[in-house]
Amino acid sequence: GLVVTDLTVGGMTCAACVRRVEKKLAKLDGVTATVNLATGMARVSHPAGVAPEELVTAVEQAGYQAALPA
Ligand code: 9UX
Repeated sequence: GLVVTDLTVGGMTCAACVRRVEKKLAKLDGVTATVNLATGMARVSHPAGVAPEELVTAVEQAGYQAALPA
């Protein structure tokens, strides 16, 4: 089933950054994401089989910082 994970995303300074992060996450099977520039957060819907750490890695590969909130 699908689960929702929130990530903190750092390094975004414009709306194009937001789209880059959303598109990068959407390349993972079954993943959709909404990124909020103002809060620096991503809300990610993903299959339970996709580990949150994989989401963090994808965002980092897009050139931004990511972490699971404390
Ligand atoms: Mo605009 Mo966001 O150049 O990196 S895409 S700041």
